[in-house]
Amino acid sequence: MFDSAQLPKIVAMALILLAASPAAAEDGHRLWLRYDPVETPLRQRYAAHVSELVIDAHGPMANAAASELKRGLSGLLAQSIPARAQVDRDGAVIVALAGSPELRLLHLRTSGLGTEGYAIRSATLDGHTATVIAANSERGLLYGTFALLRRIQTHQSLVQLNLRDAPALSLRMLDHWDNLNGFVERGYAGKSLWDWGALPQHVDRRYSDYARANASIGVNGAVLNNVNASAQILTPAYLRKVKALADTFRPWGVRVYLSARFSAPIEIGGLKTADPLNLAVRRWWRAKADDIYRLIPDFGGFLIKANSEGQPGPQDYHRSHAEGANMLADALRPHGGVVLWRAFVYASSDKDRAKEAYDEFKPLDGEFARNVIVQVKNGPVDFQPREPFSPLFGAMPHTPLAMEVEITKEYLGFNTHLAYLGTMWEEVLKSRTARPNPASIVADSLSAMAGVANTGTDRNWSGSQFDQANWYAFGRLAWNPRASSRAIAEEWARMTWGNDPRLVATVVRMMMSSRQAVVDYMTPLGLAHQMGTGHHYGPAPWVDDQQRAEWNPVYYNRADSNGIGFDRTATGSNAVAQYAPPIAMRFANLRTVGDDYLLWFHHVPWDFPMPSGKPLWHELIARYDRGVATVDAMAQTWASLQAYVDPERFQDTADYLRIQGQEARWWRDASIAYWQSVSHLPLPAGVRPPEHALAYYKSLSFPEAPGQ
Ligand code: GCV
Repeated sequence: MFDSAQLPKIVAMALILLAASPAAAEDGHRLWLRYDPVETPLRQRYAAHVSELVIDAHGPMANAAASELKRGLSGLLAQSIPARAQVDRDGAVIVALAGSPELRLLHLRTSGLGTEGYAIRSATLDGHTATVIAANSERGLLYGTFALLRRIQTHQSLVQLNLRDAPALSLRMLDHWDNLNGFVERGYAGKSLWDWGALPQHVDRRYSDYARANASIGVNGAVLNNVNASAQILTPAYLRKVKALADTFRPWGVRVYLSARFSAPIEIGGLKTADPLNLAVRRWWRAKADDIYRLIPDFGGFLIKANSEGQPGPQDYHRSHAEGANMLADALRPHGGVVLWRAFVYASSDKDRAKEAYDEFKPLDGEFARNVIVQVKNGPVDFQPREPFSPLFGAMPHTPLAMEVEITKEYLGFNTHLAYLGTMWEEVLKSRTARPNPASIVADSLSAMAGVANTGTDRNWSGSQFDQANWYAFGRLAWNPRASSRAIAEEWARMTWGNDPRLVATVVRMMMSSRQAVVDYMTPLGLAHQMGTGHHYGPAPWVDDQQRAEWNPVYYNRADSNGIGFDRTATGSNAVAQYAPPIAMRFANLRTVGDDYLLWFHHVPWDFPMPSGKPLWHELIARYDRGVATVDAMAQTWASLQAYVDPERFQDTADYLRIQGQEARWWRDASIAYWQSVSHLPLPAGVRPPEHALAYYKSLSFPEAPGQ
C-alpha cells in the first residue's frame, strides 16, 4: 500500500534519477529556435517585461505569431505566460494590427512598414508598461514576433524599445532541387523533406516545422521541386499534394512555387509542341494556371530552367527566352503569380562560359513581361567557392532581377566541410557594379533572392550543425542584403550554441575565417571549377577528357609551363568588358585586380611577383598551406569549446572538422602535385611535398576518396 510518509523520499529519489538520466538528445533538430531558459538574474529582468500576452489580431498568421510567442516566451522565461483580453498589469506583450484601439491610443504609426514590416515599441497603456508588436499585416506580426524572441535569445535589452524593420526585397525564396523520387540533387542532408507517396493524406509534422523556421528568418516562398523538373508535378494528383504543403506553410507566411518543365504541354498535355507562340500551348498553360489557383489561391508562380544543361525551352522553337517567359507570365498574371526565369545558360563551346548569360540576357532587357523576374546566379559560372559578381547585376535596368545563391555546398565540400557562406554572399551583395551610379552595388539591382536549399530529412535538417548557419544567413541577408555577415553569425551562434561571451566570440571567429579557408585549399587566387567530374567533390585539376570543353577543370585553370589562369582581358576572352568601365578597368589590370580574382581574369606567369613579394608559384603554395592551417586551427579552437557545448553536437562537429582537415590536405597535395607536373618548378624550401605522387590522386575515385 502507498505510504504517504514515504512521499518526500520518493520525490527526492525521482529527482536524483531525473538528474542522472541523460537529457533529450541534442541533435540540432531545434535549429536556432531552442528557447531554453535564460539564466537568472537576466531572466528576472526579462520577466518584468513579459507577464502576459494580449493579442489583438486574428487569422492564421496572427495565430501562429501568438502560439510562437507563447512557446518562445514560456521556454525562455521558464514560466507559462497567460493570454489576456486586455492589459491588466505591467509587462504585457501586445500584438496588434494597424487600426487597433491599442495602436490608436499609443499613436503608434505603421506607415512605412509596408505589408511585411513591423514595429516593436515599449509603451505605457492604461497605466501599465507594455511592449507592443505592431504591423500592417499578420505576416508583419509574425516577423515582429520572431524579432522580439530573437532579442531575448541573444540577450539584448527590452528596455525603451523603438524598433522598425521591413524587408528590402519582397521575394525571399528557398529553391529545393528535390526530385519526385525523394532524392535531392546536390543535397547532402538526407532525402527530400516532401514525402510525395504519403501526401496529401499524411502531412508530416516536419512540414510546419520547416515553414516555421523559414518564417523566423523571413523566407516567404519555397519552390518545392528541382529546376531539372519533371512535368508530373503539374498533374492533378501531384497538385493535390502540393496543395497540402501550401496549406501547411500558409500560417507561417510561406507561399509555394513550382519548377515547371517547359515541355509539359507535350509530356502531360498531349500536345505536339511546346512552342510558346502556339495558341494551343498558350491555352494549355492558362488552363493549368487556373487549375492550380483553384486549389492554391496564393500560389506564387513558376521557376524555369530553360535551354540550359539539356532542359527544354523556347529556343527549341527558335523563340527567345523572353518569348518563353512571357507566355508563362500571361498565364499567371490574372492570378497575381510570377515567373522566375533563370539566366543560368551556357551552350556554346567556343565561347568563354563566363560570358554566356550576359550575352544572352542583356539584349533582352526590356522585353520581359512585368511579372517576370530573371534569376541570376551570384557569379558568372556556377556557385564556385569564389567568383566575381555576375555582370548582369546592374546591367538590366528594365528587368527585375533575383540573385540565386547555393546554400547547399555543392562546390564547398558538401556537408562535412565547415564553411559559413554569409561572408561570401555579403562579398557579392556589396560588390560595386558602378551601374547605374558610380557607387551602385549588387544589392541595389535586386528585387528578390533565392537560395538553393540545404534542407533534408537529417535530424539536424542541413547535414551538419554549422550548415544550419547558412540557411539562417540566407534568410537574414535576403531580408536585408546590406546586413553584416558577422552580425548574423553572432546572432546565429548565440541562438544555436549559447550566449557565453567566450563561446560566442570563438564560434564567430571560426565561422568568419571558414569560407576563405575553403577557397585557399580548393581554389586559391581566383581559380575555379577544379572539382571532380559530376559529383564536384575533391580535387581534379588535371581532368581534360570531358566531351564539352567547359566541363573540364583544365579549361578553367589553363595551367601550362608558362603560367596559370584564364585570360579574360582584351587579349583573351574579354569577359571584363561586360562590367561597367571602372570595374572592367580594375579587373583587367594585373596590378589592381587583387589576389581574389587574379587567376579568374588573368593568365599569370609562375614567376609573377605577387604583392606579398613572393613569386606566384610560391604564393599559390602558401595559400594551400594557409587553408590547411586554418582548418587545423578551427579543429583546435573547437576542441577548446568542449566545456561549453553539449556532447552530441560537440562530437558531430569535431568529427567533421577532422574529415575536413584530411580533405584539405588531400586538396592541397593533389593540386600541388598537378601544378608541379605542369610548371616543372621545385617546391620552395621548407615546403612539405605532397604525400603521394600525382598518379595516386588521379587514381582515386569517389567515394573512395580520403574521408569518405
Ligand atoms: C539543378 C550546376 C549543378 C546542377 C544544377 C545546375 C543548375 O550545374 O551541378 O546540379 O542543376 O547547376 O543550377 O541548374
